[in-house]
Amino acid sequence: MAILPILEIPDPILREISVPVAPDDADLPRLIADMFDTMYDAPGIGLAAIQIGVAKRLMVIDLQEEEGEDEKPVRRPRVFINPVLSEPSEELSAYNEGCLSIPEYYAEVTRPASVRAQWTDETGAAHDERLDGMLATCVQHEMDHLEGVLFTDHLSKLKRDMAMKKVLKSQRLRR
Ligand code: GNR
Ligand code: NI
Repeated sequence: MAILPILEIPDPILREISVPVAPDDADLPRLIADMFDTMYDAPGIGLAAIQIGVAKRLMVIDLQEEEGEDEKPVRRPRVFINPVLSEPSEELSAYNEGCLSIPEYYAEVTRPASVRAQWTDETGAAHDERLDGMLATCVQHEMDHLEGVLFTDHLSKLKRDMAMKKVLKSQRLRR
């Protein structure tokens, strides 16, 4: 298992459209393990394979929610292989989003509050569920990555430019 480098804007790979995962993809178990290692280390609550440079329709999510007051986050790792989203709710919900590929920039994004999601998990089991709350937001954010879309694409050009400036500056300071 390995913590892998996360691609950041303006890397053109982040704009690639990911291709379906083949049912017999032998690299999948290692890829999934590396994605969790990388996501937990970051730390983040989701990661799409393209963020580590692999253009496959695969995302991992763990909201790591705290169960009660002063309790440590409970791990609930979820794997979404070849996810399909449909039937977005009319109700919208706004979350202050961030992205590991756009470090240190956060902005409110409005998305459907719930969506129907169909996917395969790491055991090969098929799922068909209506997702809401933070999970719905995160799944939509990750789904965007599979299409080469970043959360800043949902914002004004002014905010997108601010995000790019901020990231370029932080990259300059890190190298
Ligand atoms: O860690 C992350 N937090 C987050 C917060 C609000 C909405 C979406 C996210 S996903 C992000 C990790 C990431 O970049 N996934 O692609
Ligand atoms: Ni992201």
